[in-house]
Amino acid sequence: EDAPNMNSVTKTAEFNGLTKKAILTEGPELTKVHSVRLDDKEQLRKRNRSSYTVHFTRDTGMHKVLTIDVTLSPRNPKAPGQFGHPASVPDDKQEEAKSRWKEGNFNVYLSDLIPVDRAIDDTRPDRCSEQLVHNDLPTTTIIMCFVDEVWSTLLRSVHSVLNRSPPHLIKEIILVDDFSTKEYLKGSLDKYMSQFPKVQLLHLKERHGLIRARLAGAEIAKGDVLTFLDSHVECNVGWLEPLLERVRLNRKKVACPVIEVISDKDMSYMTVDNFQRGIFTWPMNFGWRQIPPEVIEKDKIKETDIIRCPVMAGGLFSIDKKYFFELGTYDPGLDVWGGENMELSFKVWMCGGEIEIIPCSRVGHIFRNDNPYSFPKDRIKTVERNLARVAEVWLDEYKELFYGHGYHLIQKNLDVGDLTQQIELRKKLKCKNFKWYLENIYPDLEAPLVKASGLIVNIAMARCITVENSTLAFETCNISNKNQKFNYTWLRLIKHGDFCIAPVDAKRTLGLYPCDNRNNSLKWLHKSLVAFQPELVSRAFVMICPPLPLQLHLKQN
Ligand code: LR7
Ligand code: MN
Repeated sequence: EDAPNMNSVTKTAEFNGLTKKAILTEGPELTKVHSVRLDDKEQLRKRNRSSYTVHFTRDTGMHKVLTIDVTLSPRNPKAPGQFGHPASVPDDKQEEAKSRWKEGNFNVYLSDLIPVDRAIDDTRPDRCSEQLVHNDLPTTTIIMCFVDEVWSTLLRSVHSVLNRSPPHLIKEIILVDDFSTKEYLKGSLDKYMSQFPKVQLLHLKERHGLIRARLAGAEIAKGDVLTFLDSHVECNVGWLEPLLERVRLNRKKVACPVIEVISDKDMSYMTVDNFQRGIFTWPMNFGWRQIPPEVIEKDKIKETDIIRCPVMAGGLFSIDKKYFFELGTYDPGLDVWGGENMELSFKVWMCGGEIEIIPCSRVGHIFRNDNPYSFPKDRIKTVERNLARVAEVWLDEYKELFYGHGYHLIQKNLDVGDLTQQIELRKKLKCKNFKWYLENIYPDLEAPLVKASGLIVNIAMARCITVENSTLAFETCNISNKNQKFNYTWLRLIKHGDFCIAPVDAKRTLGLYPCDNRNNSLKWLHKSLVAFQPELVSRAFVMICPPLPLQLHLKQN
């Protein structure tokens, strides 16, 4: 009723009186409720109009990623480093640049030289700018923690968020100062940031380490989603919406941007190869692994396709706030730096979530060779202890591979601290086991539970060690004799069931003992590979248990 010109827009339209709502009933894409501007009937009569036109926009509830970027036409296009180009140190400043390097373990001199709001190239794959995201994306709190970060780099990180994110999606930006020692990060930083109402500074009263510093930020965050960033980054055009879109789709998705490279030497912004997954190798070292070209071809993977990752790099990701707390956040027993990315990755996958890299979201990061800040305790020990905590809680029987590859770890008798709460949490969340994770999420990781298994041959006698009534004897080798089968484990035990081979006396006669991963007297050293009787043993291990009259050979699977 009362919509004479409706036919020009669509064939039928029902109006709910003049309540400014129209229901279009034509075609699948036109079934949504639209709000339209209609003048009041009285008004129309007064203005002596008998007809009017209604303009409809089809509302799919989505829009193209907003490419707001005020830096695209920079104030000073000629400034050094502008558009992400490399900057160079003038000849007469070389010494100064060199001496300032250690302030951040990158070219601090150049960072100070280039604009804090420089433009960078839009490095997104084609078609990203065409992608649609929902109008009702959740809001996010940006959490950036830092300790003694370089002034210009920290500012550039914050400006890149402010300049390249839709303002309505940013609830606040929380800068967590992890007890920095530099004066400028106190008064001057507060003053500078006070011009941005959304930026909030939290000065911690003691050093928390990045893990607990992030948690301090998360505690006070008001956004629906937490977005963590390092403090030396540059968010690229359209970086935020694609991350939030994934979380909106499924609150158990943890979304990571593609991490691009800001050169530590010339501060240029460089893109990276597509199709990289976040992975780890033993003993839990993070790395990137390219999806093989034949897989890309076979599965027709596009540059814009989401990449599921066994683990995340750690520094840059969005996670639903409630979900993060349901997962028990990070293990707060992790100190300073390292391992928290493994912990969260295992926890997310094993407890029902997913970790993804979103190719249409790109953020640059300054990769540095060394941490520019001090560790309260020994750096290596801190990281090792963190990783051991993660291994103890999440790796089940596979923790033997972790310790086996970082063999010194088990010998150090690391004190990993109390793990009761973490183990309880895993039970409470009814998480899947690590075997499931390996089989389903990271099947390309080599993770055989035993390092080698087979017969133990005495070459001189051409006989094999055989278990007979819980003692050992030499018998003719027989590959199908179960009593001749032994496993050589990552922790260097030679196992037969629950029993392990070890010398029994000074004459080094061999006997069987109950296995115990921590008992060093049960351990055998794998010295070298020997090719030996191929029909019986395809590859053989020579093991020496301090000088033993026997050479032991184990066939590998
Ligand atoms: O005690 C500390 N307190 C802090 O607030 C130590 C660090 N920090 C801050 C620091 O200022 C920085 O902003 O925490 C942030 C991360 O520290 P970095 O930049 O020294 O770490 P990184 O970039 O070398 O290391 C990666 O692995 C870390 C493991 O704990 C964290 O997860 C980092 O966030 C992570 N960085 C990235 O994922 C970026 C890409 C690197 C890769 C691959
Ligand atoms: Mn970093």
